[in-house]
Amino acid sequence: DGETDYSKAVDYQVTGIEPGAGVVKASEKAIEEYDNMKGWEVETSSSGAMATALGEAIKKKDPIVITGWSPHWMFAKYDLKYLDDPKGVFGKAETINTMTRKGLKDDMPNAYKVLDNFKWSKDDIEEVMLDIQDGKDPEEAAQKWIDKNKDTVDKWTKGVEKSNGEKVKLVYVEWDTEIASTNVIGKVLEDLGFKVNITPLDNAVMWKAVADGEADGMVAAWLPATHGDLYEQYKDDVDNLGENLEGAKIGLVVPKYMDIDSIEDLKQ
Ligand code: PBE
Repeated sequence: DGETDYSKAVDYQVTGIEPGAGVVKASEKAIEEYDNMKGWEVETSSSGAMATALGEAIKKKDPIVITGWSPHWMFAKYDLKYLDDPKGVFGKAETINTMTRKGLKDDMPNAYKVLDNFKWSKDDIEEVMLDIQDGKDPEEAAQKWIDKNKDTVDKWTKGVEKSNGEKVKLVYVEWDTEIASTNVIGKVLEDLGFKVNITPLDNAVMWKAVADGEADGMVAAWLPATHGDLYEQYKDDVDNLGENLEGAKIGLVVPKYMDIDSIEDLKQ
């Protein structure tokens, strides 16, 4: 149990990201469920602003509590830890899943097949995320990974016929994970001759766009917990193509120099 009253030091604020993110909603739920977090608030902003705040806090060795997730480059760059969540508010292991609009399978079976085959590892996505974090343009980082991982890409595109410029519209949210994955799968489709448009949206709008058929698909569905509410809402109107990544996680994250281990260690 920590001695320091970090709660006061961080002004009872979780440094959050976009208001529509599942990890923000889960953090708000944690505040409701953990009595010791009474009076806390999640300060929403953007993933970029949160990363900046984290970097600044670490430079000064200040305490900070953020809405974190893995895979993420921040775990490679900084010494961080998840706070234990004995009440299980943040769920357990999450997967990232691919969803397409109803009808894509018939309209564009080859694009559908690539999206269906798309599956990679934490190491893969982290490599792309780190390159982007180091300043590489997302498209370039995606191309670099593709060039280095021909065998994996060949598995995704096996038996797929080239396209004469059919339009594929992918939607995503500007989270580091999703910037990486969407750029990679977008480039793979482009290399097959598709005309790919990738559009960043708010999380709920992204789900709705696929459900309404305005977008062809997305590779950004975090399940079962993080986007569980959106999946419940839209599951009859989308095709769930299953996992594209295993071993994801969300939770409250702090620098390791903070001497607490659990959400329950945050002083009231
Ligand atoms: N995230 C990254 C998202 C899912 C992907 C954890 C910020 C969210 O909380 O909804």
